Amino acid sequence: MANIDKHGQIDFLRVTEQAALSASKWVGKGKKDEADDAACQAMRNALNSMDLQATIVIGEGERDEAPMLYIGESLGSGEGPEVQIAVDPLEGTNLCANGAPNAISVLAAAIEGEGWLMHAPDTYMDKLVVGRECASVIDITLPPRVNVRLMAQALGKDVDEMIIGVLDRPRHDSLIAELREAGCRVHLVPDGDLSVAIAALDPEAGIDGLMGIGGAPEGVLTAVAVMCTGGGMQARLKFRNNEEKERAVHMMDGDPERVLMTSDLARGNVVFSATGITSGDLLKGVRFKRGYAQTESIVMRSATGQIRRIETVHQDLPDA
Ligand code: VTB
Repeated sequence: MANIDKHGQIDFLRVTEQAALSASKWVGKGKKDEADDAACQAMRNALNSMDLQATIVIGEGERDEAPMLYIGESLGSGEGPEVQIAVDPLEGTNLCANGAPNAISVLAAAIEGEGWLMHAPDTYMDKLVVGRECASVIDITLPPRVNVRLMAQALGKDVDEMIIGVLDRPRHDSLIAELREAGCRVHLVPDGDLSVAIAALDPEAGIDGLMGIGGAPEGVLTAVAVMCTGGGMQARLKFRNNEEKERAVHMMDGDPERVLMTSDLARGNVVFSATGITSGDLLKGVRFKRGYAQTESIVMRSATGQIRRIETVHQDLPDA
């Protein structure tokens, strides 16, 4: 186990770096599926080269609909520690295809018996994510205008100095109007609420929180970063139909519509790694130079609360 604890996070860094490098060849080419495949293949190869008995708990979907990194897939050499892995090899497929900001590659891992990741159903999730200073004041059951006021108080600023990230979707029209009405500034993003949520955990990033409905699986990845940074997160699953709700009832204990706290989404000894594909709120993207490429990543570990930003020079580039 020790190797996952201390050095394993660096191996997981290699996994998101390889996925980002492979996806970056597809930036701006208008081909989101090709970009996603490249990221998945690279991530899968990198995980298979590690001494792990890894099981994907959050991935590209069910076995029959995803050729690789499907839920339940076993990866790694079969030697070494058992780990649960949650992946989003290319978060923001459209962003990558359009060369737009905030495409990233992400992985979270929990050591079997020491950590745990929720096996989230592939549905929507209403999320409220904030940094450490606001962690104890938020309550997702209160109106957004109240949360933003409580957050501003905790941060010692005025509401009109706050910036809240929100996915630009018609379902968020009233949320956006309410935040603006309260005086808050809204950072609208076309896709990629995971990048924005993690940026909200970083006091340097200039984003005070994330609100609104995005993917539930990405919510679990977000929760791992929240745990590692000491931030705050509250969430609620949102179902598009009864079938989705029924599925969730079978996958989780208790009321599937209850408020989920960070510890309902991830617990214990967990690690997180994300690498930028296109530059955005959280990370710089992959930059190609003469004969080499440079990546920026963020790597975190709950056991120590260490957060590392790592710039890597890659002189041995993967084949396109
Ligand atoms: C996307 C994506 C997000 O959720 O919006 C998706 O950009 C779900 O929303 O980053 P839509 O179905 O409206 O596109 C995320 O993938 C993750 O939360």
